[in-house]
Amino acid sequence: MTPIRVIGTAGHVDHGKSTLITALTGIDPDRLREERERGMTIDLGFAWLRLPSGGDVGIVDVPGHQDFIRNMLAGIGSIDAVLLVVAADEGVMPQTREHLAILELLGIERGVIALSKRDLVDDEWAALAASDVRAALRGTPLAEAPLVEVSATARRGLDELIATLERVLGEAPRRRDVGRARLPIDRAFTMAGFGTVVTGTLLDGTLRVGDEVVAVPGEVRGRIRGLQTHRRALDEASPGSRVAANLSGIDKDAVERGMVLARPGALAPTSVFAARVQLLRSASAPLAHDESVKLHAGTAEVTARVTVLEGEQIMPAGTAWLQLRLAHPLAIEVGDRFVLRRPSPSETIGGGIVADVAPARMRRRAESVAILEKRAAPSAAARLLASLDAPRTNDEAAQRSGLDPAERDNALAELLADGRAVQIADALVSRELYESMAQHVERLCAQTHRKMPLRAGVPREEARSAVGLPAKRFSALVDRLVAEGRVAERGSALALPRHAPQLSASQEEQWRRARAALAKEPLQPPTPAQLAADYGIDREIVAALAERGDLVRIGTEAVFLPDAVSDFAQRVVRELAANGKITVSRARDLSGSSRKHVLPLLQFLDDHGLTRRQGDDRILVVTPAAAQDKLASLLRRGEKSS
Ligand SMILES: Nc1nc2c(ncn2[C@@H]2O[C@H](COP(=O)(O)OP(=O)(O)O)[C@@H](O)[C@H]2O)c(=O)[nH]1
Ligand SMILES: [Mg+2]
Repeated sequence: MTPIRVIGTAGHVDHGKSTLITALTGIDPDRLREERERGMTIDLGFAWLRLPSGGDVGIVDVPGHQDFIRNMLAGIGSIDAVLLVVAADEGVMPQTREHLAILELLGIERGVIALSKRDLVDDEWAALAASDVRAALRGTPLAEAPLVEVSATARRGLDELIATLERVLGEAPRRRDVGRARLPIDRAFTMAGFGTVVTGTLLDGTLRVGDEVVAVPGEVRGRIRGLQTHRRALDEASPGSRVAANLSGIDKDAVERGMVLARPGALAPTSVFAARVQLLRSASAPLAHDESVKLHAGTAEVTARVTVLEGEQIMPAGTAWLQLRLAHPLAIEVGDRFVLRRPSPSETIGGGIVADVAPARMRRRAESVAILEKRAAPSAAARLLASLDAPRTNDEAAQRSGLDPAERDNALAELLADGRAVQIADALVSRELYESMAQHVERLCAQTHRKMPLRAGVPREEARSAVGLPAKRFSALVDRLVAEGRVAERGSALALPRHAPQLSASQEEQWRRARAALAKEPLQPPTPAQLAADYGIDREIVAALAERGDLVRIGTEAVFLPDAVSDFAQRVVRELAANGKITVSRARDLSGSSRKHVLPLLQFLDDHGLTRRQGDDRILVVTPAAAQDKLASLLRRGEKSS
């Protein structure tokens, strides 16, 4: 199926836009009584056209009068192409130019020019009018747009106009579908027997009957009870189509033009955003810092106050980075276009593309501009990278950088391949951020080693909360740091790989004396309490000695010299190799130890997978040779492996 396209009219008042739409479609877009009485379009009108190829085109007819530019702006934002109408008898007029400027600011670069009311002028006049139009288009994206001479009243040139529109629309790119539907509401009304209905041009995704929706900004949730495009009921509306949505659960008074219908949670309204603003050459005065202007984005209009981030003002035809603070929040997204106007004298002064919707107030400094320049970089990869100044999931990064899924995936592959981005569990971070987190962990380790040389390192949880990552991401960060040899895991602590717990000279002396006492009767060693009381070897020093491999802690209440453990284990293993089993009392007799010490020692062998209990006996679970190897490596590495 050919996609549904939407065109919008543009041009000065009374140039025949609405009459032309009626002639093309049979639908009079001037639906309000006041419009019919005054013979003038005031608000947006809607119609549709079936193309010879079978495709449907939705039409948004806009008012040309300068008093109703705000309504024109609410309708023109999301069209595929423009039908710019210029009356042959009058030629280019002020709103022809203003609409052209608005089209350019909104990025609408495709269209057809209808030179209307051709019946009123002769060939020579028509040629003059056409060259007048070409001159006005020069330097704009519509400079090469086809021009068709038409007369709505005489029904001349209409077939050619339709064929030309069809050709131009055929060249328009597919509508973006990022799976996050947005319906900027241009009308909200109630229909007898149905309730609340909103209409708009659907962006970025599909809506289905039954979907839960919310009008943003706002909290009220409802459901889509019915959907229509061009008066035909549908189950699903696709991006780029004109949509009327019948809502249940949302009162008519809770929705209005300017809100955006979306799925709950999909859009966050913002009251501050940053953008590079282009001021029109025609602007009557510079745009000054702290000036108040009207901002038009999507179907919304809101008063905005300007923070000029570079310099004091923007001169006509100039550009600068601004932050705009809105009088009330709007559902706008990075990549959205907007137009700025001054209320009196009423004029369009410029516009731009939203680069950042972070609510933080930016300083008027070069750094702010540098950050924004990156966020608005021409390459998708650079924009994505700029959004990775905090850990973000793929989706979050794409949303922040305004990329669609395909652009995002390509950019991501590029960034990961050349190392500019790093994956940390479910999140991505820039290499810069990764480096700063890595250095943070290294610094914490170094500080702890310096302050507490006896300690194995920084408790993992302490490091995690200092770096400020959730558990899963922190684990992934640590795994990477360990793999890169920058950090080592020591039990539940993190350390620099070269760190070994250090005893002071006097502690070493205390240890020498304690060691001698331990060596006297290796399998009847003093308790930790005695070691502390008699030799000053407290828990912390014991932990450091264990870490170093000078002591083996078994259970909570016993410490042994590694040689003692080894000696005991050798005897047990030899006995097991010879007899296949050993009892506690046999082990006690063999080692000349006491039951109190033999029990934990045997448990230690069980815990490390050398032996297993069987009734009152222990048996070997590995070969004697394997048991020897295991023992050697266990005791060589101290307690690290326990
Ligand atoms: N002679 C002639 N008059 C036209 C033609 N198209 C529109 N008009 C007249 O021009 C006036 C303004 O038309 P309208 O469609 O309301 O202009 P809009 O403001 O651009 O929508 C009306 O009186 C129309 O009847 C045309 O092709 N030939
Ligand atoms: Mg009209």
